[in-house]
Amino acid sequence: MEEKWWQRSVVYQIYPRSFQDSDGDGIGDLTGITDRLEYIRELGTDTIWLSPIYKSPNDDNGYDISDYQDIMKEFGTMADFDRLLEKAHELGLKIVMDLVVNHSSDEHRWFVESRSSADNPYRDYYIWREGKNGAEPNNWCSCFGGSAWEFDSQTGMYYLHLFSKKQPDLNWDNPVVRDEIFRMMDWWLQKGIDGFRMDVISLISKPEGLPDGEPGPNGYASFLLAANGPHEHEYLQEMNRKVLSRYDLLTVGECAGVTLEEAKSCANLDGSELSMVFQFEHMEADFHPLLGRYAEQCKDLPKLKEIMSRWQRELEGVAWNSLYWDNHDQPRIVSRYGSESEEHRERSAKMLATCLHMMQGTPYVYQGEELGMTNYPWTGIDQINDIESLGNYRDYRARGYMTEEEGIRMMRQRSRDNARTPMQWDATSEAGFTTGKPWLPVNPNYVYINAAEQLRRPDSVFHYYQKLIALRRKMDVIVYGHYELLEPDHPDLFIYTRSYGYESLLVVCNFSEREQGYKIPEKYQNAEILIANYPEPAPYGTLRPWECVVYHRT
Ligand code: TEU
Repeated sequence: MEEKWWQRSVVYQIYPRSFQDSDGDGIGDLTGITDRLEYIRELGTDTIWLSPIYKSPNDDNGYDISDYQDIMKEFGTMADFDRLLEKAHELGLKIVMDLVVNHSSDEHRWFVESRSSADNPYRDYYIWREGKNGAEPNNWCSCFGGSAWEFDSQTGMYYLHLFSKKQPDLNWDNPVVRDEIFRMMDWWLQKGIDGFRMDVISLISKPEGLPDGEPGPNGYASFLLAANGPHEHEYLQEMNRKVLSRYDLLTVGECAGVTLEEAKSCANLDGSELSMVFQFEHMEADFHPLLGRYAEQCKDLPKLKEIMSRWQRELEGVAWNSLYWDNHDQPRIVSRYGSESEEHRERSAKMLATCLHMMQGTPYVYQGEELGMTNYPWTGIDQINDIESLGNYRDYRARGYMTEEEGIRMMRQRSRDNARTPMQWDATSEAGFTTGKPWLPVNPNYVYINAAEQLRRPDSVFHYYQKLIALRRKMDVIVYGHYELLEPDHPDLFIYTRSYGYESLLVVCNFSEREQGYKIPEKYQNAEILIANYPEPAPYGTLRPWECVVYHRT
């Protein structure tokens, strides 16, 4: 298989709003990112995924774009972006932009035109339907709660929005829309960017006739009925032919609802669609069986192991994996599957990082993950900014699924805002993120969880991530090795091997606070230790709380 640059990459995701503020307005910006590029290079990551920076009314913090070729005013100017891109390239860093084209903002000029009249030339840029029996055209829900349809009185019709009503879905079945999007993509690529992360790209081709689905507990059918539609691969192949194939890019499709079979096509190694996809199965392994994400976490390590191992096994030699625990939509992994205690937080963060980074695929590090940043201790719903958290909270409260206190506890466990509190740079005011009032509160634990402190300490989470990333750079067994899961039913241990030619690894991870015994396979009994999260080796066949060890044989 011809090696592609992104197969040995480790990507650093930046949520610009919360990364670094340079002008004191309490909101991160492009100049702030530019000032921190050396930090990102120091970590060893070589590619940056920027969450959206385009003009937006910020109904969904930039995932509602009103001008694809202009910069959100809070983040700066196009000249600021050009400076960021130039300095990144000087430092050997690539820039991947977030492409949000399943929907636009309702303030985009296309939608303003489209809604103005039923015969407007832009009408079919979006998905308009008559109501049915005095109600919405079908029973789909929005991902943010409520119906996926909004009635528009100007023309007496409904428009589809799988997310907020200020995010109308674009009509990808219209070839004029596809060409508008491809032209815009090429405009950014001509500026020299190095790829795209494609927001909910698995939803762009809606099923014929937009049929009703099986209603869930909230009375609506899932918005994921729109996933993996009839023309998705056709449109991705057209995008590849007309735009992507003309450049050497990293492209990653965020594919809500994607199955393994779909991923084998989206991320196939022949390069006819995308480089890789973000799947969600492992991120839903701890969902409540009835209420899903916004309910009591249901941790089940054997289930998580089965899911991740199936993706490792099934894509091997067929398609490329992405690897992630954290992003701007997920609660912090150390709070979700690790420990927040002073004794074990860093150790569990290193264990979780090892478990992920020794797998096959391109790893993504989300801002602050390399520090072991944790969820925020929310105390009231008025503190929450995230439209998805608020929409689901209101839905569940209205249906009597949870009390207010249960709702807040949910937010502490599950809200996307847990990932969006400001980056913790140092122990000075507002963690060095801003000299103003931050748009979202800084986690009070910044006084002891921050980059400055960890850069000074050799055994910090930051330096541990540095080592993991450096190993990937130089070891083919990590990039290409065959994956095998051991002890699939063990409730607390995640143990797997990687093998490539004469090299092999044994990765053992204790996902618990308890000491565990395990049997080291004979071939690893005298193997060298490649990396571990305790300074001294454990007694033979024992794993201490949150311990991880990687054995290496040649
Ligand atoms: O997220 C897609 C999506 O489905 C998410 O809503 C995710 O599944 C959910 O938040 C997990 O609970 C993308 C962006 O990453 C997200 O920030 C946007 O809100 C969304 O699309 C709409 O653009």
